[in-house]
Amino acid sequence: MRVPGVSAVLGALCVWALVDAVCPLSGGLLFPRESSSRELKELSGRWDFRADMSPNRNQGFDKAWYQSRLSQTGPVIDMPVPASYNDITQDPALRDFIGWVWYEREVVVPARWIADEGTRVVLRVGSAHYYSVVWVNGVKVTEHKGGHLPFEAEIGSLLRKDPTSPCRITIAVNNTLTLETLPPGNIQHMDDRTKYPEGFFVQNIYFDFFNYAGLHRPVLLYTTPKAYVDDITVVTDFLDNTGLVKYTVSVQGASLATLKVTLLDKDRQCVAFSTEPSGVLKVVDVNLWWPFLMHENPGYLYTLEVQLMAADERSTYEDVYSLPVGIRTVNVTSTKFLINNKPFYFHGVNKHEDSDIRGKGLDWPLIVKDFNLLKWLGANSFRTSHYPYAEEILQMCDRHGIVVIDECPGVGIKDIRSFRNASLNHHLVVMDELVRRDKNHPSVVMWSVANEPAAEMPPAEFYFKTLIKHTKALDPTRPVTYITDSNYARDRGAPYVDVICVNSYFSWYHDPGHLEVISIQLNNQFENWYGKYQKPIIQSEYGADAVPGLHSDPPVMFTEEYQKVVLQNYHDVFDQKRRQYVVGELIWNFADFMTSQGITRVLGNKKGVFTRQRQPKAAAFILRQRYWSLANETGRLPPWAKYPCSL
Ligand code: BDP
Repeated sequence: MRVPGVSAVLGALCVWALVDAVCPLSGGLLFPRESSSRELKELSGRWDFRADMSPNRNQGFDKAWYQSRLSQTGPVIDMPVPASYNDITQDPALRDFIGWVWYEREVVVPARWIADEGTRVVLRVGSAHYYSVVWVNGVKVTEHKGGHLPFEAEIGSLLRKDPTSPCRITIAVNNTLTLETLPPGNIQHMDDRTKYPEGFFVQNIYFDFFNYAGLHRPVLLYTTPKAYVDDITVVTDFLDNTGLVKYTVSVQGASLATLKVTLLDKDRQCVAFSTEPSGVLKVVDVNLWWPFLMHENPGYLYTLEVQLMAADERSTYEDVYSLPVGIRTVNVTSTKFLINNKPFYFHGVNKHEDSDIRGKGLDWPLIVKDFNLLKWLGANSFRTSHYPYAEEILQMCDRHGIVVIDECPGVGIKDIRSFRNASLNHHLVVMDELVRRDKNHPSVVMWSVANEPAAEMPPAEFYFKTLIKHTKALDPTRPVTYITDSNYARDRGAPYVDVICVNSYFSWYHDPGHLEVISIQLNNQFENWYGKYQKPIIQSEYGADAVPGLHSDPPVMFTEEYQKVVLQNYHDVFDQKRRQYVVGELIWNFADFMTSQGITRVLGNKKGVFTRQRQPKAAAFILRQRYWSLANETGRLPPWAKYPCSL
């Protein structure tokens, strides 16, 4: 028997392939917010759960587990949402599970939501890794391909068909990765019975983080009126002291609607107003959105309040949606990355959504702790390596002025078969979904379409040309890049990116133990890339593993001292090149994180400057000193944040 129901997965894939082909994204996917016209019900907490351990992982579909309570078709366990399911129990089979898992929760829906035919009830899943199928009371309401991005379905009409029955939500999630998923993976069956038991298979992945799975972000219900604000797109600019907010509002559910579009400042004073569905709002004496440590008042947000009034023969509808708006510009020259026409130098980190027990599950204490640590470090930016992070995290970036390179899950595109049309088409859809979700965040200043693809392979040229062109068409206002580890002479996508982002691990993966090579090799790396492309460069990854508590002088690999000295050697070169064309440095990694098991990983990747529990290693203090002095040199520190004298 073949596990994990590859045929089942493929069956599902055909459906999705069809959906991809015939349904380009229609409509918006605004972050669910409460307002005078919208209510929200979070479904976080305990859900019923069962992993389909049947040999082909298809029993849930064969036996239609969605048709009745999950507890009626077999044993269930408690599962928290949001969280990855992998580290919740003591069962290694669940930790390493590949295939379908089933979540179920019965929800009490306020009676007025059902009674009022003029109310839309929307079920939203913040992210589920990787394929999902969703049923309400046994009726399939949606399916979605890809983790890390939200999806939703209107379920009010379904609930109204039988107002007496409860609202039972069933979500089946499959984490199988194939050559056409993002990230790609490959299932390998081991048929040699002298070595492997019957049915043995592995999920090969080409990326360096644990393939956590489950309902990673909040699941919730929210309402809108029947006529509603479906999407808002905002693009900002400024001229001298006047801010310009170009906006477009799209409305669903009404052929005729009246709009009031109001821009409010922090004190909720109206600074601009319109009644048009699109236009340009002018803000005199504008407060621009500035990055953290570049201005005494970073992260200034206005609020765009959109009020819609519509009517049909039955009723009148009013909808209100408020969108935070930061007014800023982003531009790239051959040597500089400009925010509000001022040179911006990225001194930041790469992160992961990763922590003990919850895996990739959204966790507010962790989010707030991480932002405190970013500020402690003096970091002004991060890259969402290697997939889109929760919207809640981007909202924090908007508020605090932390600049973001927003990366899609295009990590590990290494097999030539993953450059085929099926993969490219899916990648284009993922970029559609990502830009649709994140386009209005002032903190997002660049899109990254991939991490370390096999960019030297011949099909990479067409693939990246198409992908980057597509992304620029979706959003002409932001630069686009991908992260390379290729040689400058063999990288086929580099001609199409706006900023060169290079990862390198000199004295680690290359010439391990030889700290003395860093300076020569890094210098050549920069000169070669710049010489060939004349584009600004970001060192998008560099670092070394350090097992906390391991010490050695002279430094030896895996000690805290070695990590420290690697960083210092890199920094010396950055200091020469940042005066020319290097526009940023992002350490790999902010914190230690879990990976799959392997002979180079000791309970995960240890390149964090913080441990997985967010305690600093020696390197964190080196970085802190550097980032604050860079901020002193290049930024405009708020009085409260002057270079901490304790450093
Ligand atoms: C880089 C990858 C990153 C890895 C890192 C490492 O982009 O995902 O975790 O190497 O090996 O090449 O530590």
